[in-house]
Amino acid sequence: MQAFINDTTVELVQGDITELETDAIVNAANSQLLLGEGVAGAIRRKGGPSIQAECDAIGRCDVGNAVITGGGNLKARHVIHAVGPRMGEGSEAGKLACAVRVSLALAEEHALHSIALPAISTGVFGYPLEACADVMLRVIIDYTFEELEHLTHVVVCLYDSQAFDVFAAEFAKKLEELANDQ
Ligand code: AR6
Repeated sequence: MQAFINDTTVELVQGDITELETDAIVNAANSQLLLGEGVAGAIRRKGGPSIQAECDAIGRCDVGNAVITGGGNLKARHVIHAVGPRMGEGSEAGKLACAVRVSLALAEEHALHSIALPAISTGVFGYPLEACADVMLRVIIDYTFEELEHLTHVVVCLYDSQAFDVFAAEFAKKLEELANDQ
């Protein structure tokens, strides 16, 4: 499923984010920048040790922020490590929105054309999928209104069909709202 919004293609796909060939993929990271399970585990296994080594050199990253490293052996040249909130810690939606926005801004700053993001915080961190879809898609759509010089393709990669269906329904709703506003 995809839509062309303000010169940017926003696309939803289902699958393993570590297989994508976008310029950057986003890791659902923790503040310690220790690659654990879920998306991070797949990145660690397929990307090789250089990614954790670069994370160790950076040290840490606050919730709601993101940092960039190389992509090791991945098809993507870069990994953007975005730290989403753990459900229950408070101000989750705002923190998730910031983490997504900073990730997109890092891609643009590094002159990247494409980025793929997973459903940040919805695995180990326990954030509900519906709420995540609302926040992530709102931030991504809002970002297409910026004057972007480089970023032209934003992919949201959902692991299973349930997550894909939740995001697809929310995306359809947001596209309809956008069309009604214009
Ligand atoms: N490709 C795409 N999506 C995936 C993949 C994959 N290969 N694997 C899992 N997902 P999670 P979080 C989905 O747990 O909740 C780690 O230990 C998954 O189904 O990766 O932000 C880190 O080191 C879920 O919908 O991230 C942190 O400590 C979504 O990606 C912590 O977990 C996010 O699940 C971060 O937890």
